[in-house]
Amino acid sequence: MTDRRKVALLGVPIDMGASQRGTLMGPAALRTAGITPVLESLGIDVLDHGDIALAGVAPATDAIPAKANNYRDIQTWIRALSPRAYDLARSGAIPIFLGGDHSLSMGSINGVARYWHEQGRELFVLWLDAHADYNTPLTTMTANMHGMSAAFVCGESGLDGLLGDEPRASIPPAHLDLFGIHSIDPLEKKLVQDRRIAVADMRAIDEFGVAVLIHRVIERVRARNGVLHLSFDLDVLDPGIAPGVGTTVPGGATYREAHLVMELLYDSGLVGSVDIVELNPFLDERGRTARVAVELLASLFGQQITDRPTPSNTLSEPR
Ligand code: 4U7
Ligand code: MN
Ligand code: MN
Ligand code: MN
Repeated sequence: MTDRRKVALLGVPIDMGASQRGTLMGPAALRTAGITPVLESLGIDVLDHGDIALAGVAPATDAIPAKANNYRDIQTWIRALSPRAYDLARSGAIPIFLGGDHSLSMGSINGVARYWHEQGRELFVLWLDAHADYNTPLTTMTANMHGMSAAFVCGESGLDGLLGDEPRASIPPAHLDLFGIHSIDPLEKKLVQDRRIAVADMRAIDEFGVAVLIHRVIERVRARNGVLHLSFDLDVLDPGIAPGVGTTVPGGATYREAHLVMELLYDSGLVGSVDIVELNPFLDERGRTARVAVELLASLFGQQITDRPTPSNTLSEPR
């Protein structure tokens, strides 16, 4: 069982999966924005494991797929990360993987899925993102691997040798929820539709609101006594509140919508692990995006709207 009061942080400073360099500074910026003290102020026991080390990963010899940029580099990260993610999940804490670009989810989710499957629990994944990340080397228009991670997690073929000897633990496409999507490529869209993946796109959010749609996700997990992994790509947020990402798309989630998602997820008690990805401090404006990310994590771990620091209450009480 997961202890909701224990969090394990692991930095994964990878940026070779994205088109723009700079997400490798993401873990440092999240720490600078106060991720540890903010979670501690909520009564959580935080253990920061630092950034993952790549030393000791045996060189891979599988064929490099066409249309997968920086495949070897990313493979090294993923093969180091998956066993670490497995160990952190087994420790009973809630692991938070600090990215880093979104290709890291191929390793984090593989590791936590392997752990939960051994426990006889089903893992569900909530993919909060402007993008579907459901490309494979056969469908991609860019060859950037951060656009392929959801497909990999669902067992799509095309990157079959990526994990080497590390066992692959895929989830069925029926256990994936794409949420907040407002950019998808033509072949990617076809694959998402063929697999009948649940998509709450921005239009659905406008029509029904995030509460109805998140409750639907929560009920599905609860009905199967599952565990939920949150893969949170900061580019789901509107660029007006989160400019510090490489692939901004206009028309993203508002500050209030994003907070409500986090609050509802906290109430559900189902979240067992988290990725927070795509923060690019090189593109950020005075730390705004890093700060919003930490604030949202606080809501995910129980901070109530009435307890949030405001300009007036922070003056007297440093947090
Ligand atoms: B992210 C894209 F073509 N679909 O495949 C691609 F638009 O992790 C973008 O969600 C992928 O930021 C974005 O390269 C990946 C592109
Ligand atoms: Mn994205
Ligand atoms: Mn993404
Ligand atoms: Mn991106």
